[in-house]
Amino acid sequence: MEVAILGIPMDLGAGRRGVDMGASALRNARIKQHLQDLGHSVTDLGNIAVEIADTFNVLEQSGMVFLDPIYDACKRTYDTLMQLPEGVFPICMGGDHSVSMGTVAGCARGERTGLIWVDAHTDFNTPETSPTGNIHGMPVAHLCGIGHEKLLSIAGEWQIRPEDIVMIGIRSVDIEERRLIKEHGITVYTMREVDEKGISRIAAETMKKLGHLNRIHVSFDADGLDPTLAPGVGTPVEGGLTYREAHLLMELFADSGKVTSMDIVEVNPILDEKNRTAQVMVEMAGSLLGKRIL
Ligand code: 4U7
Ligand code: MN
Ligand code: MN
Ligand code: MN
Repeated sequence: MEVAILGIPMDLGAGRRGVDMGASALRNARIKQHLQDLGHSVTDLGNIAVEIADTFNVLEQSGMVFLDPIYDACKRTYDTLMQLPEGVFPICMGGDHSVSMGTVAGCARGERTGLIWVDAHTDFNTPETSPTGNIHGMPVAHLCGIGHEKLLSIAGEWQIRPEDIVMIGIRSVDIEERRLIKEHGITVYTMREVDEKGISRIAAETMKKLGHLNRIHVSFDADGLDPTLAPGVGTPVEGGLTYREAHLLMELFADSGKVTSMDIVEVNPILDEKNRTAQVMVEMAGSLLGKRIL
């Protein structure tokens, strides 16, 4: 497969600094080499230009922190991805999860796209419901067309359909966010469902729901993993996906042959232990791109 990796070194959307170094940490964990060893041809497209938090005086606007520079970075991300040749598999390396407003839309290229959101959080806040004002808790709502008009304009007219979204690994949802998730009928597999059904059944149900679509994007927030496995994240929540659950999920998605793009986000090397979190996320990308033991 032709793979293109793109860094978006942004921490403006998160409450804690440091995820801007996530893309560097993934390169340091040899993401390119790892995917090449699996037989893929990999091009590193470098990084999107992103403003530095410390250079701003005005932080909050309309209930959101760093609205303007986040818009700018997402727009540049979107434009870059839209220019990629058809058939290339993009891996977008955050950065905090607000980058997904640009990555998901850019990878969709104006077409109907399924979205698999692996995360501890549903990221479905709007500026009105957000308890923090941090935009990394709002990307999915904006992809569905709900939220601030400036962020909604990143993807032009394109929107994702709520029925084309599946979330997996969820264990932290804000009160108002819960109402929005139910209102929009988003399919959510919480950690309780992972425990009860098992990850292979969840993968099968996900593909039954989305497999008819021509494009599927996997957006993988490192905090979907258990914090013992991925300590380098800004918003850790106990009781996440285990090493094997997460790998099996990626392996089963790979078997489907339907996934067309991926995000790796929220890796924070400042909070990590010897780059373990970046390493495990590189392995996740390998499994999603069809790594086989035998
Ligand atoms: B992440 C939170 F309030 N819901 O909106 C918010 F708990 O991309 C956390 O999934 C969001 O890491 C976490 O700020 C965003 C909070
Ligand atoms: Mn997230
Ligand atoms: Mn999260
Ligand atoms: Mn986070």
